[in-house]
Amino acid sequence: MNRRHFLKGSVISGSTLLVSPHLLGQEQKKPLFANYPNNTSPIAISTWNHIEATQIAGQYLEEGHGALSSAIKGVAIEEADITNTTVGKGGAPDRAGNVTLDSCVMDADGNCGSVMAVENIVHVASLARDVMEKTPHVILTGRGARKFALEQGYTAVNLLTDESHEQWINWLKTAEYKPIINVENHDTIGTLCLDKAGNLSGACTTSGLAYKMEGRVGDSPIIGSGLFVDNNVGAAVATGLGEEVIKTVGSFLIVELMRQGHSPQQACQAAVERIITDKSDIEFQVAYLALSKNGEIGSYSIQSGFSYTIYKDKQTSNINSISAK
Ligand code: SD4
Repeated sequence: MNRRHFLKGSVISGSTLLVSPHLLGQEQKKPLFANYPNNTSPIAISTWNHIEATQIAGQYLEEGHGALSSAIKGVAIEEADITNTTVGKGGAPDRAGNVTLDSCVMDADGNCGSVMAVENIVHVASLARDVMEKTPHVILTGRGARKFALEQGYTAVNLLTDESHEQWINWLKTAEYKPIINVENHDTIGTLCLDKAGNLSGACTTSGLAYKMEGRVGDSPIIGSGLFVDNNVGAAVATGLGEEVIKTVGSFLIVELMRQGHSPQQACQAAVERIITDKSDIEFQVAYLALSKNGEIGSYSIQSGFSYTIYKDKQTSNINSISAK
């Protein structure tokens, strides 16, 4: 029975259930992919050419760690890499010269945590997990997020490197704000993991758009926009111009389309098409990456040049995404 038929069958067998159990406020206990094998070969996928991060996540999965820990372990590589100007330490600052980081995580039980506009903390994906696990809240922002991090034992560091400072000083000469397409092909990292137990989780972490206004928050720490995981269905992450992702709640849209029977590829394409409708001359990038519960992968972007990295069957490779342009 293919997935579309299985989904149809599951609705019909519920006979009197004309709306999803989620809408009725009941937890849907039975996995949609009922025949999903246990102890499978794990998969890690990440936006862009983040080979090392994806490989680390994959190896961690191979060692038997869970999907969430593995995703966070992987993205931590980029958060600490000062040559990556879009994530963590070394990330480009806002127009006032402050590096402010955004991140969120989501686990297989539907729990999520997020931090927005955090200063001085490198590993914000791990911090987002701490928000999820150690506070009664889902989101902490700015000063409060930093304070919580310090209470949890994170070290305060200067996230602005000499290089990023110099580039910002140069930028101030014109101070022209323009989102850059495919920043060095090495941009925001969103990692999705499928662990040996068949559970899905994800993490997304970024310094956001270079020279953004003070206080600006993009899609990356917003659950449903930058990242969404439903362990019964699949997971999705976004990169690119966050304002456009937020307007269409992109990652949630992709997972919901997958729930309706679309493949990850079809769902990513549909979510991009939702953005480009009625906009003829698009000069920004949005790209999506999705992983289904049964290990199928899809990606789609507006502009060419988006790539993603896969760890699967103990191999790590970078793949060019299909794009609208
Ligand atoms: C943001 N989506 O802050 C992030 C930036 C990004 O590729 O992903 N750039 O809007």
